[in-house]
Amino acid sequence: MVKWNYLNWEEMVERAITFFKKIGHGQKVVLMHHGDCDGVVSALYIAETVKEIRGRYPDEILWVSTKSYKLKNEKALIDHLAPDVLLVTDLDLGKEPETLKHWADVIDNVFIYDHHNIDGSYKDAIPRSIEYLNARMLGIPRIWHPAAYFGYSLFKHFSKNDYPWLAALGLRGDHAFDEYEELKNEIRDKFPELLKEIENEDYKNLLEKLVYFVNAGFFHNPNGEDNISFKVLQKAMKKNDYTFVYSNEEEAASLFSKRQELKSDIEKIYDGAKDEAKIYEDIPLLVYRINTPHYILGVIASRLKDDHPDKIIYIFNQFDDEISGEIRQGEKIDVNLIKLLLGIGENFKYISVGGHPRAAGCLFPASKYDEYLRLLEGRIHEFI
Ligand SMILES: [Mn+2]
Repeated sequence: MVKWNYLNWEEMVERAITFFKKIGHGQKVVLMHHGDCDGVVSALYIAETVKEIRGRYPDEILWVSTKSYKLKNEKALIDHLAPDVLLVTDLDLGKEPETLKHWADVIDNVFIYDHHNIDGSYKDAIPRSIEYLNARMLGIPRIWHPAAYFGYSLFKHFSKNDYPWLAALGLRGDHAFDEYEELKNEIRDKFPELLKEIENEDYKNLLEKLVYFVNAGFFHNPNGEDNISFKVLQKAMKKNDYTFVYSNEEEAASLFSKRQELKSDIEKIYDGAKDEAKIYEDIPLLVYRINTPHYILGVIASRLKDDHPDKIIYIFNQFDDEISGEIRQGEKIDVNLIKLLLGIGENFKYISVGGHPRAAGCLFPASKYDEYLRLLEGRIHEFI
C-alpha cells in the first residue's frame, strides 16, 4: 500500500523491512535495478537482504539502462517471468503509470524504491497496492537519499557487517557521498586509503576510481546484456575487498577491459568536442552534438564544464528518433538548470526532463532539434 505521510526516514525504512520480511522461500522474486553505480550498489544490498531473509538470492536480477526508461523489453521479460514479488530500485517509474498499473494487476507484491522525482501526479500514477518509497516524499529540503543509501539502511537491519565501503561507493556514484558525515567518518576511520588523494589524472582518490570502474560496466555496454558490474561487486563484497573491482582478475578482468575501452572512447569524443563544439560569444553557452552508443554524455559534459567554468554546457546525442541532452554548468555560473530547462517555451514539449539544479538532462524528438536550439538561445538571453 502506498503511504504518503511519512514522519522520517526511519519510518520509511521500517516499512521496507516489513515488506521484505514477508518474502517467502518458495516465492519467485525478480529484482530490477538501474545499471549505474548507485543502482548496482542498491541492488546488491537488496539481493543480500533477500538472501539473509530466505536463504537464497532473488531468482532473476535485471538491469536497466538509462535509455530504456520506457521499459519495453523489461516489461515483456517480467511478464514472461511472472514473479510473485517484484523489487525495483533507482528507476523513476512515477512517469510510467501504465506499467505500474499493469504490474499491480498481475503481480501480488511490488516494491519500488526511487529518489529521482516526486510530484503531485505521482499520487494518481502509483497504484495503492504497490509499496512505493521515495525519500522525496518526506518533503525535507536537501534529503533525497540515493538508492544505495536505501539499500544500506535496509541491509543494516539484517546483517552485522554492512560494508560501509560499498555504501560510500554507491553514494559517490550519485555525487552525494559528501553529505553523509557519519559514513564519511567511518570511512576515514576504517578505510582511510579510499579518500587519500592520489597523483593520477584520472581520479582524485580510490573511491572515485571504484566509481569509474563500476560505471564502465554500465556505460560501455551497447548490448546491455551483461550485468558485469553487479557480478564483480558481488564478488568484492564476498571477499570484503574492494580492490577486487580493479584487480583485472577473474570476473573483474572483463570490467577492466571495459574500463580501458571506455577510456579511449571518452578521449576520442572529448578531443572532437574540444575542436567542434559551438561556443557562443554573446551568451554563456557551449553546445556539442555527438553520436555514441555508450552512455557517456554526462562524463563528457562534466569534463567540458571543467574546461569552461564560465559556460553552460549542452551535449546532445541522437538515439533513434529522439535526442537526449546532458546539461552542466561551469563553476562561475550559478543558475537553476531545471528552471532554465522548464522555461524554454510554453509550446515546447519534452519527452522528459530531470536532474538537479547543477546537473540535468532532457529528452525530446529529434525533429525538434533546430527549434530547441533557437528557444534555448533566447531563453539564456533572458534568464542570465
Ligand atoms: Mn540513483
